[in-house]
Amino acid sequence: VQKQAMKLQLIHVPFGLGAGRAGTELGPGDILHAGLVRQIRNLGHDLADDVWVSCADKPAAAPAPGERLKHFAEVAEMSRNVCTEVSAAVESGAFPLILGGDHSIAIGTMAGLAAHYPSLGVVWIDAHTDMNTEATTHSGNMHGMSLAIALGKLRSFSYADIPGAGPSIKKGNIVMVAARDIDPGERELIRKEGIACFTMHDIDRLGIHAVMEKALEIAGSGTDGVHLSFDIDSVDPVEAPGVGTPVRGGLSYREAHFALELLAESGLITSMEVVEVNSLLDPSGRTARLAVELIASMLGKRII
Ligand code: HAR
Ligand code: MN
Ligand code: MN
Ligand code: MN
Repeated sequence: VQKQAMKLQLIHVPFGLGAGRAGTELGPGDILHAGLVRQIRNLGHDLADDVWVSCADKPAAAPAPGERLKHFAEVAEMSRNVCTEVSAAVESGAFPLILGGDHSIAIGTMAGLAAHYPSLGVVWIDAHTDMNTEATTHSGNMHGMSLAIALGKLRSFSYADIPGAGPSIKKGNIVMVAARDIDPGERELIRKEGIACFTMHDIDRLGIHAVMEKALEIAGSGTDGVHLSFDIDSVDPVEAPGVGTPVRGGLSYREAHFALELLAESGLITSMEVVEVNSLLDPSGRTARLAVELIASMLGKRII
């Protein structure tokens, strides 16, 4: 099943201050360098002119020791800008493909999408659940909070603080896939809210096919759009070594591709982002190349 040709809008977000280690701010450049545009053209899709979101690269101040929201001012500013660009892309009728950057860019992505899809579904493929709040975080790194922010669970930052943002994401529309490193406070919040979370254990038990079918059922029924937020650290570090927070026991190469092929086949996905590629930690460049291959699978590439 070849996906229909689409108009794509690449939105580059070279931001890394939401992560604990430098390097993800180079992600958009590294993914482009790995051949993304050629892949997209080979699949027959149209590309609008690239958008680059200007992001702080140097923090205005070093975070205070014990800071609960590190580089908050920079994350908030980046989120406002990403929200504006994603919203404009949807308005233009294009499929937004957002390239990070660390996973804090998802705050602005979902804020902008929610403005157009008031009942947005979200498929969150990640080794982590990014459900920390200022009360539960151990690291203070805001890329570990993006989903909690989208759900309106932080005291000090919500979509009401982002001009043009839509409403918070409904908890019943979110599904996490490939989780295997969850902090105690995150676990508590996920359980309390009853948010769907398919861990690697579930994938071992049920298989990736059944898990993705269930995920699509959750994110795709009763929703008006479905966003795929793909954290490359969902893939096993053997295949994706260039990530700041690697966790063993992740998706195999084929599980990752098959998951995205199934999402493409469903025809339900209305936007996608790829985050956490850190080529400073991967001189081989294989992580960025994997990101390009996986994007191609999501955009309709088939083996035959
Ligand atoms: N849970 C940890 C924290 O909050 C690490 C999570 C962030 N790492 C990511 N996001 N790459 O998925 O610091
Ligand atoms: Mn993440
Ligand atoms: Mn992660
Ligand atoms: Mn922790």
